Order: sequence, then structure tokens, then C-alpha cells
Amino acid sequence: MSTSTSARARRDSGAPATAATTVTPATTPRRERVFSGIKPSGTPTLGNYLGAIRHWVAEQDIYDNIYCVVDLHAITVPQDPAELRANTRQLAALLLACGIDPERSALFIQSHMPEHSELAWILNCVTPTGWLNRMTQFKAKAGADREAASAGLYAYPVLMAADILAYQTDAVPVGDDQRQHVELTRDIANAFNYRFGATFVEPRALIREVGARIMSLDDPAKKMSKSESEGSYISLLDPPDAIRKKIARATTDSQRTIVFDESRPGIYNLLTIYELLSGQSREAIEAEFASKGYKEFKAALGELVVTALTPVQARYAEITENPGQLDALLARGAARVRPLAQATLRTAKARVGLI
Ligand code: AQP
Repeated sequence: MSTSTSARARRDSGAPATAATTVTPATTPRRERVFSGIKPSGTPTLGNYLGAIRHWVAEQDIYDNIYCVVDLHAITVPQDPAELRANTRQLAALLLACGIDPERSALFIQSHMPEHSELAWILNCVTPTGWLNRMTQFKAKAGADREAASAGLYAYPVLMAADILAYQTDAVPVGDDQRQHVELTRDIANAFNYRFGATFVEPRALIREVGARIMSLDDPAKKMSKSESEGSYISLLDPPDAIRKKIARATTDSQRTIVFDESRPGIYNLLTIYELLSGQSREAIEAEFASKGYKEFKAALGELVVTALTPVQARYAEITENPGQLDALLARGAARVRPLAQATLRTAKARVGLI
């Protein structure tokens, strides 16, 4: 980790260049600030939950947390407007249902904070296109017809950098697929600081080794994604029977042993999900299923997933009964962190010569 010490020093001294000291009272030791975003491009999956959301929930007392539903990222690929609107609210409600506590963490919708887009434009103007050309996720998402991909999809890592840098974030918890974008964020912060003077903290990625990448159920060579086909993922709102069926149909192999073997991606992925949800050791799981077949293992995994998601779904139903309360809570989340984004943007504009 090589955090920008000059920017941090200025922040901790309370100097006017950023207002990042306003979230944590001066009497408490400052916690590291963490920014996390999630795209409302569908209903979140078990992959989103195991790779990201459950850590966000667990770490609320460790970090100063900012959680954002990144709807501007979702529109980098075509979205149905009505579905996007619904998915954005659904995702915010699901984050709360999973245990994000608005008293301890700020939760808001990205497009409600125009500072992100304004800062992104400034950062676009200091980011060489060569850096964006190296982003592997763009290549994967753009597919064969790269010319047809939107400029937004191409430049979205810069918007992500703005999301993170606006809050002088110390760390960004991401699945390993996003590691490259956090590295780009550091590079952009570094380039800006070098050219215009210390302005941004350079954040580091927080990557978890186990569960960093949950794979698709029907093609374990691909990561589980909410915008892929229904059978490839378990959504956090899937009813119990759908969960059981999807797991029963998950691709495995023609072997019989139930062991953690990375060269057998289908069963390895299912075992990883079992490990993360049960909290048992790999040895204990292998011993438990040593004399059993795939069918019994999959049935046990199905029950484990149903048990994990049932309380989330119950809380989600309660939260969505009161849409006005959800809106108010999201507005409060935005209001809480807006001064930070405004202060950073003001500094960046002044440094560049816009004000
Ligand atoms: N399969 C996964 N395993 C582990 N972590 C995952 N994440 C996503 N999929 C997996 C992590 O979830 C966080 C939020 O991700 P996102 O929704 O903002 O973007 P994404 O990574 O592109 O997620 P999807 O589900 O694959 O969305 P679509 O299909 O729209 O592209 C991130 O920390 C991500 O690493």
C-alpha cells in the first residue's frame, strides 16, 4: 500500500483542501474510509453477496463506510428505464435487508450526487486513453463489436475513480474482477496529484481470497453475474424452490468425489459456496460428503442457501412495504456525505483552474 501521504496529512490536519474530516467526530480516532459501489443492472446474486455485500455488512464497525448504488454505471450498457428505476430501489432495499445499517453507514444513489459526474469529467481529462485500452473488463463487456460499445462503457473506470476519490477513500473492497479498476484509480489519483499538487488519497483494494469470485452455475468458467441468463445465478430474491432447482441443475463433472479441487471448477465453485455459508473447514466438508454423491451434496447446499436467504427476503419484504421511508433514508445518506464530495470537487476545480 502506498497511500498519498501528503494528501492524507493535509486531510488529517483538517486543512481546507478537503472536508473529509467532517464525517468522524474529532474526538474519535479516525477510521479508514471505505467506498463500495454496486450496479443496479439486475437483482443482486449470491456472487455479489458472498464476494462483496456480506463483507460490507461485517465491516461496518471497522471502517467509515460509504455505500453507493451506482446507477450511472448501469447505463453504460442498455437498460430498460422502468426496470432500471425498479432495480435501483430494489438494490438499495436489499442492501438494507442484508444488514447495511444506515445509522452506521452512508447509503445513497450515485446519480443523486452530481459531484461524481463532474469530477469524472475532470479526471477523464487527465487519464490517457492508453490506460483505458488496457482495461480487461471493457474488452469482456464490449464483446466482439467493440466499435458499437458506448463511450460510457469505455470511460466508466474513470467514473468509478471519481466515485472513490470524491470521498478521499482509503480502501475499496472489491471482487478480484475489479482489482484492475482500483489500480487505475490509484494511477489517476497519482497522475493528478503529480501534475496539480496533492489532492486525492490513493486508495488500495481490499480483496478477499476465498469467495473473491463465485462462478456461474451453468458455466463455471465465467463469473456469476446478475445480467446473465437466469439459470446461471442465484438471485437474493429467488424463492426457495428456484434456489433448490438451480443448484440441482448446476454444472459439475463426471467424477464422483466431493473434494476442493480447482481443476474441477463446477464442484469447486459449489463447495466454495458451501464453505462460505456454513463456516465449516474444507476438511470437515470433505469428510461430511466423503461417502455421498453429488445429488445429496447439492440438496444440502440448496438448503444452506435457502436458510441464508430466507431472513434477507423477509427483511426485504418489510422494507419495501414503506417506499417513503426508503426514499428518506437514501436522501439522508446522500446528505451525510455530500459535503465531502463537494469539498473534493471544489479543490479539484481550483487546482485545474476552473474556479
Ligand atoms: N461472481 C462474483 N463473485 C464475487 N464477487 C462478485 N461481485 C460481482 N460478481 C461477483 C462483486 O460484487 C460487487 C458489486 O458488483 P457490481 O454489481 O457493481 O458489478 P459486477 O462485478 O459487474 O457485478 P455483476 O453481478 O457481474 O453485474 P453485471 O452482470 O451487471 O456486470 C463488486 O465488488 C464485485 O466485485
